[in-house]
Amino acid sequence: MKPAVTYELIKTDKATGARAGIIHTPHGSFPTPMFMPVGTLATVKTMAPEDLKEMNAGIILSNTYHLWLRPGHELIREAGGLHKFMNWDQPILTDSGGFQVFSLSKIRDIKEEGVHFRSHLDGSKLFLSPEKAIEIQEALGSDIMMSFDECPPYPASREYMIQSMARTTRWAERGLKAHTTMDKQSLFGIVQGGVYADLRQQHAKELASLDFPGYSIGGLSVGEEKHLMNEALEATTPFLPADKPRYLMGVGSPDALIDGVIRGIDMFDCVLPTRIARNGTTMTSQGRVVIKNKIYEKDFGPLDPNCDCHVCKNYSRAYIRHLVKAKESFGIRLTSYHNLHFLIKLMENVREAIMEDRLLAFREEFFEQYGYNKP
Ligand code: PRF
Ligand code: ZN
Repeated sequence: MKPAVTYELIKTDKATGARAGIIHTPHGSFPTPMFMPVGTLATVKTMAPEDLKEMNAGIILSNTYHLWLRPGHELIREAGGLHKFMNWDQPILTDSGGFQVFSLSKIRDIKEEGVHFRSHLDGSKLFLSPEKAIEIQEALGSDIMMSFDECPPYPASREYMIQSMARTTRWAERGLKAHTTMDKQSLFGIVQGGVYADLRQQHAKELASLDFPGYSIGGLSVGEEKHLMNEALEATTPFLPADKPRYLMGVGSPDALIDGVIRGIDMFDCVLPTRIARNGTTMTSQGRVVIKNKIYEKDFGPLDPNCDCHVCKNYSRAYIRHLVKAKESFGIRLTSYHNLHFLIKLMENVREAIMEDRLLAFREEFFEQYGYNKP
């Protein structure tokens, strides 16, 4: 049977091998590389689905852990699934909950059968397993589901990584067995292995042999230096099947997106653009603009003169600064919109550069403008 989610390669960049493609899902197709806005609680904070469509967001991400706790996956099943519940008719990817348990719950106990932990909301005792993560994601009805995994902390010893990786593989196999909706939803495997190149390679091969319809790369952007993430990617992507999508989890800084695409990644997600937007930090073609800064008090020009988004066409830095300083919710709606548009547009530009075999030149120019090349 053909998987619910498939990858179509359109072109590779000659110098780097970076991929331009299309991912097909039961809720439509989207071009890659793609940045996915994060809608943890069935909303991309302050954004209406219409806004997301207007900025060409092809797919959004949501979270098993949060929706399970509140409002509950059975309620969302009753609503007709997450797409209907939140009025988003395009693709949705859900994370499995493992990572969120590790980052939100201080008290937890990892066992072979799953993870025992306490709710970050009311402290009640909970248990999440590979099977439960599938059950919840099937109730949510996301197009792309994630295997239940462990994202080990950084740094983690080689010994710890080896046993954690092996368990993540066993959990991935249990997820595959529990999955019943292959015609409507695809389950991705998650490659771990930390910054250990040989372990990354080994885990990529192990998961590739399980024949998932797509692969995620986890355990990165957890505090390691940038070059270590890039080296880990170089040790991973060559061992993943070329005809399946690849998703780098939790990465959203512009330089890491470009460097990830160069190393064969197709999809990214991160709370970064919306999180920094809520304290008034924006990403522009000339680098970060901290809008609360006094220098913008009487700046009646757009947030980013090179941006064609709805916000930059209609509102000034001075106005946005005023709103953010006054804690008006419209202010963070404007900064959130622009930041998401910026990363989605960046991926569109990267795709165009791949189509024209000029990705490295694009990278050079972008890094120069954004200020990454400054000492
Ligand atoms: N595993 C899962 N979700 C994640 C990660 C992971 O390792 C990361 C790591 N950056 C972000 N989100 N399941
Ligand atoms: Zn803009």
